[in-house]
Amino acid sequence: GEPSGLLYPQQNRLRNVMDLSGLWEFQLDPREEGQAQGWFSALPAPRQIPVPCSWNDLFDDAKNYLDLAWYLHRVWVPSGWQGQRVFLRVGSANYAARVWVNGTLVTEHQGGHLPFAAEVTRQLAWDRETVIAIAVENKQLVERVPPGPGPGGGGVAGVAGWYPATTYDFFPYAGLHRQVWLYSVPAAAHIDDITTVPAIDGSDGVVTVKVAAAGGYAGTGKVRLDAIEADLQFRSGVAEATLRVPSARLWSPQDPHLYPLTVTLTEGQRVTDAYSLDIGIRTVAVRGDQLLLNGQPIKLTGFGKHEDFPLSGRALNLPMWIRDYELLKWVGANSYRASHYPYAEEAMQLADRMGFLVINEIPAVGLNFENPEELTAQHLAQCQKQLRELIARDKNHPSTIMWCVSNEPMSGPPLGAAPPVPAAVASGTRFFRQMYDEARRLDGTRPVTLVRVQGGTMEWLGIFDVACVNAYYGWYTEPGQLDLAQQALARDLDEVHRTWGKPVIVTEFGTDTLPGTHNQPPEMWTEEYQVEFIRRYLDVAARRPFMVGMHIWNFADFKTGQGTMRAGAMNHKGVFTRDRRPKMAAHFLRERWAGKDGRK
Ligand code: BDP
Repeated sequence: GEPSGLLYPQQNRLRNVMDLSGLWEFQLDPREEGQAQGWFSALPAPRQIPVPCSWNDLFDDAKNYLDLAWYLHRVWVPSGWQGQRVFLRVGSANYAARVWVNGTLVTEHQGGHLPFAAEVTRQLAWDRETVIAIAVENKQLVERVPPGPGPGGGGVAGVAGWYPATTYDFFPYAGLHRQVWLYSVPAAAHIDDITTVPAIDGSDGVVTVKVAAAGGYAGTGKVRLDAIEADLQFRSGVAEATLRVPSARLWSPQDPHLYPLTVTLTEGQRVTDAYSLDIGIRTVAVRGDQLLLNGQPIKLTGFGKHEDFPLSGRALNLPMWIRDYELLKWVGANSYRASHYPYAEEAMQLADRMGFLVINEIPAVGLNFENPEELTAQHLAQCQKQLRELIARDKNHPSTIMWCVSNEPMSGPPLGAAPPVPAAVASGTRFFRQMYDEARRLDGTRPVTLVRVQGGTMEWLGIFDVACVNAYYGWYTEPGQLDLAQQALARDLDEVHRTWGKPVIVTEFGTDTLPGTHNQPPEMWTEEYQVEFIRRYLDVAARRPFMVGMHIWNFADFKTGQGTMRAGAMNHKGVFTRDRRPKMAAHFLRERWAGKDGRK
């Protein structure tokens, strides 16, 4: 069924939230003996760990450890919550988690980066502490998404054979990466889900609000948007209303205006549950080879990113997010791609508020279609589940303008090294048709895309609304030869456009750049080369009206596994260093994108 309970936890008069962030007990379980020995009640030899945080940068013996580990926390549930339904919500457990409350297994979840919740009303204690235990592992298994390496795994990094072995080019950080919460909702009936769909009619905004209330609720409610109110009449737990906002202030990067929306359940005059969120009134559409925001063509300037920072790893890091958004503004970016997995909910809330456009991506990186059908079917089930969870979580964010269902799926070797394998192409085509249909079924309002590896399958781009391509001409191919690179890029983009007539985005292009390394004339790995490479790419795009976006790889240097291609176990394609200092390219982009030449 559809996931439920993914509304961001909210404290108000009728609901309660308890954020369990802080120090937890932690223990590795390499022999996987913990469950049989009852570690869910007490850990035999725990050490302390912060939640949220990846475990890898904290403990030397856990650096490359991806097997099972236990987290345990004791908490008093406030007695004032008695009589309410209480849920435990895990923001992101990377990758697979099992959760116990007072010795009872209450839920399991696979796939990091997305929240899951379970009701724990019957398991928690009111007269003593409640023990919460979460066992997490991040094994790189071939049947998972992203798939592990080995037969059936793909990906550029898989081919390069790094340690720890992954099919993707970022460090496989593990652990509880976002907050763990307890929250309570009214017992009689509560708002379980809200879906808002904005439209524009002349100068008016028209917002359709669909509300799901738990337990087949058949009562009444209200929805208020700014000063406009409508009644809700629930049938089998569902109600819908349409609100018209005269002369609406449309959401855009220039004016990211948010309207407050509140949904209530009512019994006569009495409010029995309430939930509020801020929404933006804006539309996204594809017309011909243009991408439209509020009916006007828009061009994306920005980056592919990562959630990556020293010590905290892949975990929620609010200082990083605030600084990154400051730097995105500083450099003149209006957008980014959440490569290669969904980012923190707070990052999406900030993007709404600050007016960033986000290509929102599921963790489907490293897929390879030279696979037995069974394995592909397992991957499809995983990808569809991740898509359902992502859309359930992020559907109300105006900042999310597009869903991306995969990064660099492969049907043979990358970079055009060999022709695609026909059976793999056909298998991928069936797979991506189903992914596209599922995305449109869940959300008919946003374009859907897929990111092609350089030299990868052209056919798959035809399935989607926008064609996204990654390009490393001048780096992995045509090394050091930017004239040739520029020609190859132009040929590639023109061919994609000629074949499909769709808007095209280069979702990745970049060069590894060691900060402080210089040469004239520009040479690979120098700051000059990064600037020159980016300049050439932007020039090629500027002459092509169908190019609707240029996202540099990457916003900042980020941690990878160890291997011959990654100096210091980092990908150095950042325009900023890992600690967010600008390389020369950052100044160049600020001049080009923000029109600031540094002298002003
Ligand atoms: C692409 C991947 C990205 C890598 C990048 C690179 O999509 O994750 O980090 O290339 O090699 O293949 O830098």
